[in-house]
Amino acid sequence: MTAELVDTARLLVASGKGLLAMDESNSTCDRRFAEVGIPQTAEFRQRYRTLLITTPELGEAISGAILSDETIRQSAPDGRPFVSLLADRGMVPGIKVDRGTHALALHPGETVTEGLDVLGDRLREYATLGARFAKWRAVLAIGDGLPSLAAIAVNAHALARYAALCQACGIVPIVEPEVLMTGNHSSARSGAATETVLRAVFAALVEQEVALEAMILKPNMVLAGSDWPSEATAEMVATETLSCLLRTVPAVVAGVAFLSGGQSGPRAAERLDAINRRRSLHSSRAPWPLVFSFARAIQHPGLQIWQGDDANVAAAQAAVRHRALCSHAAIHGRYDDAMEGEAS
Ligand code: 5MM
Repeated sequence: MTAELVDTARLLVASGKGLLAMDESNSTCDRRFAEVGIPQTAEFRQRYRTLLITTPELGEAISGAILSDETIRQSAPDGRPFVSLLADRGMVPGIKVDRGTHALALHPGETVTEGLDVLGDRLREYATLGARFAKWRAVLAIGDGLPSLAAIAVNAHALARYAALCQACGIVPIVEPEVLMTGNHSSARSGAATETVLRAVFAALVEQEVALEAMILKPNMVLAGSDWPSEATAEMVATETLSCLLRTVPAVVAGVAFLSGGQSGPRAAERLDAINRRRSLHSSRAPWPLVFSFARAIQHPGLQIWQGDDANVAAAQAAVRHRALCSHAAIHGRYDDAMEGEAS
């Protein structure tokens, strides 16, 4: 079983491609639709996900796509199930299985991610629907005294229980502990919080005997908060992010797939590119593939162009394809911001 899981994990992160996160819950998807005036219905969500999955040549840049509970059960308007459409295009179907963040008792401003109840049954059903990997996101905020030890401990424990259940059900877990960019903290503070969180997450994973070679880590990059007055260069982000990962992530982990966390597509690509360029200078010290698992940084321009109108599908798909190819180039240290001009 572990050998199969290792093969799937490698297919996802060691093929020189990255992941498309299109696993927004209905409420998050509707919020994004509302921002651009798209009707918030199951039909429009289906049409949007069809647009994403059928983007021409997406499989050249994307190894797998993370779906939501609604999406994994949906088909394109012509009746082809999304799971089959992905597989036909060379992309592995995955599923987001957490049930969102909930207020953490006695800890104002902090959350715990829930969804462990009957998770084994749900994973077995998702496997029959075609999912070969899963994702669970924990969210840690930086603030006055935050993240607390309690928030770190409960979220690390839940991530490890989720990962163990996934592997027991033949599914590769993506473990996503996101330290938020929101706030006015420095990048040093982000690095320290991310390091503490990752240490706790790996301690919990080891305690619960998760096979680290058959899992993928989905971390944030080490970035100053969104309200911090100055912006670090991509090289500084790369240095701080790699230092943090080298101190905390065991070498045996199958790979690292960064979330974008609210960065623009070009910023996320530029920083991933710098991380991979720096990694190639120190390859003996950073043993994992360093790829992406972006949602907003790939989807955002295409969603804005689409506007819910069939007449805009081709232009929206061109924008999605462009962002996927830029992110793909960044895995190989070949991203250049001149690529952004090519798009227009
Ligand atoms: C951090 O969010 C994940 C990565 O997305 P970005 O690259 O935009 O940061 C993303 O997979 C997220 O977990 C999903 O969008 C699902 O979010 P919700 O909150 O709807 O479950």
